[in-house]
Amino acid sequence: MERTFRTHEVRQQQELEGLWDFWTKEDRSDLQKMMVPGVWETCPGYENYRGTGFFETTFEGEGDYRLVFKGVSHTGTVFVDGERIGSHYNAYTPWDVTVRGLEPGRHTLRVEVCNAFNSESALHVPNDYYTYGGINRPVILEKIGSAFLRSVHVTTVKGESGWRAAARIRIESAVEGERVNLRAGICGEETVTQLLELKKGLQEVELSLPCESPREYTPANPALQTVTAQLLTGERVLDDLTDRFGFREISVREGKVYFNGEEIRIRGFNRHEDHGLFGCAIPLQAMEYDLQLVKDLKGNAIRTCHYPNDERFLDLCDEQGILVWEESHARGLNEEQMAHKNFRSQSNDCIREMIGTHYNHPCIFTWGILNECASFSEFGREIYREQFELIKSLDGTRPTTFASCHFRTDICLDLPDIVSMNIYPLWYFDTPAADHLKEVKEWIATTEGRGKPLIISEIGAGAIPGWHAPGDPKWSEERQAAILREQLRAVLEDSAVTGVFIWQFADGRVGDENFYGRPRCMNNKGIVDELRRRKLSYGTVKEIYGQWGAKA
Ligand code: ADA
Repeated sequence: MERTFRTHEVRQQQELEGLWDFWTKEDRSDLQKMMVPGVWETCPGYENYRGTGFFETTFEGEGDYRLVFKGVSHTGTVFVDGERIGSHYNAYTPWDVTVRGLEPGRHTLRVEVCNAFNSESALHVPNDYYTYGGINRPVILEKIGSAFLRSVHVTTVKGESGWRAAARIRIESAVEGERVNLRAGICGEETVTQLLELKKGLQEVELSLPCESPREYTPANPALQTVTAQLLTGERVLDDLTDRFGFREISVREGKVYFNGEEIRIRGFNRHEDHGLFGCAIPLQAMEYDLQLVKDLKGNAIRTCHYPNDERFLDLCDEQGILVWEESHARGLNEEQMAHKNFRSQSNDCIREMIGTHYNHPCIFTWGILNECASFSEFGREIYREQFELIKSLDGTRPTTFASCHFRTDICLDLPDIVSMNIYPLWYFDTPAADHLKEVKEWIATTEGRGKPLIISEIGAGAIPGWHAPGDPKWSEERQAAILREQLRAVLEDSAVTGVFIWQFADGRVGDENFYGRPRCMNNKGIVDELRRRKLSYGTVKEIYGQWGAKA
């Protein structure tokens, strides 16, 4: 399933889901079947394989096609009938290629996948999460004409006389000069039509869309709207695209964050796309299982640490009113890593692709960047400044943030709209939680971050699943529960704090490079383990989030 709703009535789509041929050796001596979407680490013998793998399937057809890859980890290179069509870096953002003029018959699609930590890779590096190998999200084959609709971004603004909706429509064309009609409308409302002369490549058209009876989107009442755009010649529809959006406005003022005028207070979880059975290729049902647990825990938000997430997960959050902090791909990169020859291009590409494909999701209340990177240095600051500028140029409707761990040394708190800090009192150091939070707030008050909303973007402790010991030592489930109890109370009792994201929802795999600090080669700070089996802290979090949810 590409999305949780139909995106086309006219454009023909075929999801290439199922068993593909897979091999890693040039002589194909290890040829076998592999599930797509899927990652090779879930297949016996490939649990720790880091390198290049080949995936191959066939499809019947003729003419012009678009191949959409929702995620290939971490670099994919596409061949159709042996011809190289295109390539993309980064496991966490959608990309696509077009192939035109195919002869009638069966065609071979091969994807060369690499998850190596090589000299070209600036973002996928040894880290406290695992870079899997495979085609981790859906592949969609689409039949296209000479022009197709690439995206419809809807911006909603509440004015004196009510809501307005502006659509920014991007059309991709292989021809120049042809005249077509562009029609667009919000479901149930009057459509607007504009004559369009196609330009070769990408062109953008802005249309104001009538909306007489808009229902506002709020987390409590997640009213989703659909928007449809069509390219027509006469009354014949050449191509169509449907997306969803919400009438929402997010604002920041006087240290608070407002969602359609209501102050939001975050009771959230940091969630890696990682699962003990599926790696990072988490199927829809398992995504929803996670969100069922989040709701059972009286949580109301997810931080997509530390990269853009699967669109279907965002669809599920949209439908259930679960707020999302989505962030571009980066974790804990130092100045040297931020100076990598490919860092700026790979990081900016990730931001463009993230916002270009996720703009309409009303659940996303903030865009985050560069988790715990070098925001203590002038060099790092320049990159933070550039990236926030890029985000604002792509989306002026959402506040920005970044999660810092540089207490007392961060020099970038003037740049984001929301200040966010990762703190681990009682785990990495034995300061009582309330005392440390007080120190952090007092320091922020001396910086350019003063007066801005404050989110505690990470707080938590580790527990080895099932481990108990006299005296409740660190890594016991009892100690994790006790630490979280004190941490969450300290943060949630402070009305000046917008909210908290627990680190983390579920235990997640890390690379062997991190074995020393990560028993089981896992980040064990989940309140459930990698198979979503609950730890003692599950009940603690549910009790405390429940108390605060009731007060919200
Ligand atoms: C950092 C980082 C997380 C995780 C966490 C931890 O705050 O942002 O990705 O590594 O520390 O578990 O210590």
